[in-house]
Amino acid sequence: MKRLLLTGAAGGLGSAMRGRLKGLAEIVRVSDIVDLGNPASHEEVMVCDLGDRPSVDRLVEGCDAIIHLGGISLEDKFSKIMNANLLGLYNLYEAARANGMPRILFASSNHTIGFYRQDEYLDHEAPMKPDGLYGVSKCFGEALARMYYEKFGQETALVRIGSCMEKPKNHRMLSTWMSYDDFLSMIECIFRAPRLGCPVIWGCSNNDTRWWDNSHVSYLGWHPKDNAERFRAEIDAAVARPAPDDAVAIYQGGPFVNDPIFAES
Ligand code: NAI
Ligand code: 15L
Repeated sequence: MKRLLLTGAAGGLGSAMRGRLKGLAEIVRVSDIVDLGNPASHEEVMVCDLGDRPSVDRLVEGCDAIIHLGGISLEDKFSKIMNANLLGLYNLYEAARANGMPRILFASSNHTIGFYRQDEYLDHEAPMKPDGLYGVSKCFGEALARMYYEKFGQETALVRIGSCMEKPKNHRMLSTWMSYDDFLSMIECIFRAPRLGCPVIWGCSNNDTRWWDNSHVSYLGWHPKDNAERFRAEIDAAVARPAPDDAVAIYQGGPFVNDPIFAES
C-alpha cells in the first residue's frame, strides 16, 4: 500500500509498533497530539488533536489504511474521554468516508467486557459488559464502526486488545497478554485479507490461560505464536498474587473494575 496512517504514535503501543510498520507501506504517516520527534525516511509526521475535525480531515486525506491507536487509554474524566474517544472517533470515520473509506484497525479493549468473570470463556457474541467510562467509550467505538460498515461498507477490525506490552506484568496478564510480534502479524493479516468485514478480534497471544475464542476470524489466517506462560515463574517470584476475593482476581477487566467515576474539576 502507498500510505498507512498510525494514530497514537507517541503512546506506549504506538511507539513500540511505529518502527515495525516499515515494510507494510511506502509511507507511514505517524500522528499524535504530542510531539513525535523527527520522521524516519519512510515517515510523515502530523500533530493532530482527534477532537478537531478539520485537522482529522487533513490527517486522513491520502491514506489507504489506518491503525487507530490514538485516544484516552485508561479510566479518566468523561470530558477527556469524550473529546478523544467519542468525538475523535466520529471525526475519524467521517474523514474516512470522505476519503475513499480506507480499511481501519480500531484499538478497542478488553474493558468492553471487563465485568465477565475470569472463569468464563467468551466468544465474539458475548454481550458487552464494560467496566468503566473508558470501556463504554470503546463500546461506542465498536458500535460506530459497525454502523459505518452496515450503512456504507466501511471495513474495520475491532481489535479488543488485552494487554499489549513487552511482557506480562502480573498474574492476570498471563491470560490477557499480546506480544508485539503477534500484534504485528495480526496487523499484516488484517490489511492483507481480501475481505475483512467488521469483526471483533480478541487481541491476545496464544496464552495457555486465555479467556477468548477467535475461531470466528479463522478466515484472516492469524496464528499468534507467543505464550505468556513462559513468564509465569518470573511473575510468581516478583508479583504478589491478589487475594481470591479481590475483584482484580475475579473479573477479566482486573483493576479497572475498581476505578471510580472521576469527577470533572
Ligand atoms: P497510550 O495512552 O500510551 O497512547 C495513546 C496515545 O493517544 C497517546 O500518545 C496520546 O497522546 C494520544 N492521544 C490522546 N488523546 C488524543 C487526542 N485528543 N488526539 C490525538 N491523540 C491523542 O495508550 P497505549 O497503551 O499506547 O494504547 C494505544 C491504544 O490501544 C489506545 O486506544 C488504547 O485504548 C488501546 N488499548 C491498549 C492496550 C494495551 O495493552 N496497550 C489494551 C487495550 C486497548
Ligand atoms: C487497556 O485498555 C489499557 O489501555 C492498557 O493500558 C492496559 O491496562 C490493558 O487495557 C489491560 O487491561 O491490561
